[in-house]
This record gives sequence, structure tokens and C-alpha cells, in this order.
Amino acid sequence: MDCILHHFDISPFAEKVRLVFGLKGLAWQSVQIPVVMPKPDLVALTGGYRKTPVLQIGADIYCDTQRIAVELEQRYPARTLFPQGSKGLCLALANWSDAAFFQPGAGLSMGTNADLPEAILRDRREFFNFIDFAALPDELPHLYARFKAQLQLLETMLADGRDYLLGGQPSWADILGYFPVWMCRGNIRGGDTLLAAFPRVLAWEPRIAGLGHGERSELDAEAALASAREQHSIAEVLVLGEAVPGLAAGMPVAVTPEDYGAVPVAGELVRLTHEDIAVRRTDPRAGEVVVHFPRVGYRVEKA
Ligand SMILES: N[C@@H](CCC(=O)N[C@@H](CS)C(=O)NCC(=O)O)C(=O)O
Repeated sequence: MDCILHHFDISPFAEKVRLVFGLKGLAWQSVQIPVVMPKPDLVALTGGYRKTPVLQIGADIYCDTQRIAVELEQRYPARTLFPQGSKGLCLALANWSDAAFFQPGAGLSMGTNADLPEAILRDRREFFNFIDFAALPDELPHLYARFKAQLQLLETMLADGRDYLLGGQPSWADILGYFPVWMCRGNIRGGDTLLAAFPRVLAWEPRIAGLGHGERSELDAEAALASAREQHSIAEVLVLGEAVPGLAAGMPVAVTPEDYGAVPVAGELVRLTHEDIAVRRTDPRAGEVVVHFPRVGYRVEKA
């Protein structure tokens, strides 16, 4: 059972998953995907989903860091991501980290990082619909203020001197709180100075970075596609009747992110619960695969 992560090294969302490998001490294979569209090898696996990262285990393709975290926890429960029954709380926290915290950070990175190649800026202008690129120069002071307010929340979470956000053990909550900080270093003008104003965050940051990335080895995209073709999905069919009225197992559906990068993925419905969605699709290069999404943040409807 090999974990293959499709990602690129400067992706903050991918850093979340690399840290999960570190926290759990896992070996994994790394496939580098393009930083901008087109991404033909990735899309052959996902059926259209283009965001970074994507986890592949055999013929099961997991989209979105929330779904990836839950899957890794289920398959590798040792060194839990959710200590002391914190799974629900940790998953709910993503609405904070991925939107309130990450989005002003991404705006600042787009607006102040002079090293960003033009190709990335061009691609993200279309992609990040939460950034008003025309107004960006004037928005920068507000984005700095919003980002600092989120850093202050982290500082407050750590105010009693605890080592990790939930106490004595690292968790998914730490990884969620950390990834915008990771992005801030080196990607936002004045980022180091911003962080220097938050001493508890500064002391906690190397603890999370120190989780490391587990044991990484490189793989090329063709080998990953072959791995999908040669294996079978282990997904169990489960469609809750009450989840979305009118949908049943085997129906053709489309699954689309509710936020940015809203490319629909079409397939036959395999799973629809209050926690996850999955569709089966056949691709000339990837063979028959099942593509998985979290329930939260995705829309599913008849194709
Ligand atoms: N909800 C997604 C968001 C992922 C995301 O926005 N990733 C960024 C990279 S850090 C992205 O996809 N950028 C555009 C791209 O890679 O094509 C998740 O949690 O995985």
C-alpha cells in the first residue's frame, strides 16, 4: 500500500500533507506536478480536479487535504492526528485556517512576492476568485491587518505556554494553523518581521516544522498512472438515501468544489455520506479509478 503524493514543493496545502507523513513517520512517493495548468497527468487521475495536493493509493485518488488527512488517519492510526477525541473539532478548524487565515496570506503573496514568476500570477489570477487582483495594491494594508489578526489568534491559542494547539501532543489543528505561517516565510514581503511580533508562535513554529516529512522518494507520473491501472479501488459502496435526495449508487453525477478552482469531476456515484463523496470513472491512461472528496466544501448533483 504505497502513498503517492502529487504535489509541488512550494505548495502550502501540500506542506500540510507532508507534515502528516512526518507526524506519522510514513514512507511515501512524491510525484512533482506542474505549478500551473495544464496538468495532464494529474487530471488523468482526478477527472478534472486540478488543485494541489492529491493523494493516490493504488486506484483510489483522494482530493483535498481534509479528505487526505482523514484517509491517512484511517489507514495509519498510530500517532494520531486527532488526539483526545478531537477529530470533529480539528476538521471544523479548516474553515478558519483554509479561508480566514490562508486567503489574506495568499493575497499578500500574490501582491508582494516579487520573485513569483509571471506564469504563476497569470494562472492564479483566474484561479483565486477570493482575490481582487485589480484592487490588490490598495488592499495590501488591509490584507496585512487581516493576516496579523489571525497570527494573534494563534498566539492566543498558545498563550498558556502549551507546546501544541490542543495541549501536549501535535495534531491536525497544529498543521492547519501552521501552513499559513509556512507560506508567510519567504513568500510575503516583511513576513519574518510580521512573525517576530508573536513570540509564542515563533517558539511553536520549529516544533511543527520539526515533525519533518517522513521518508520521501521520487516517482515519475507515468509510474503513478501505471500503479493506478494495475490496481483496484478498495472503496466500499455506500450512498445514504437522505444525504442528497434523488441520488443513488451508480448514478452519473458531477462533484465540484464550492470555492475556487470549481472544475466538475464526472463519474458514477460510489459514496455519498455526511463525511465523504466518491465517484468511479474510467480513464484511458489511469484505468478505472475512484476519486474521493470530503463532503464539506463540495457540491454533488446529477450529471
Ligand atoms: N481545499 C483544497 C485547497 C488546495 C489549494 O488551494 N491548493 C493550491 C496550492 S497551495 C492550488 O491548488 N493552487 C493551484 C494549483 O496548484 O494549480 C485542499 O484543502 O486541498
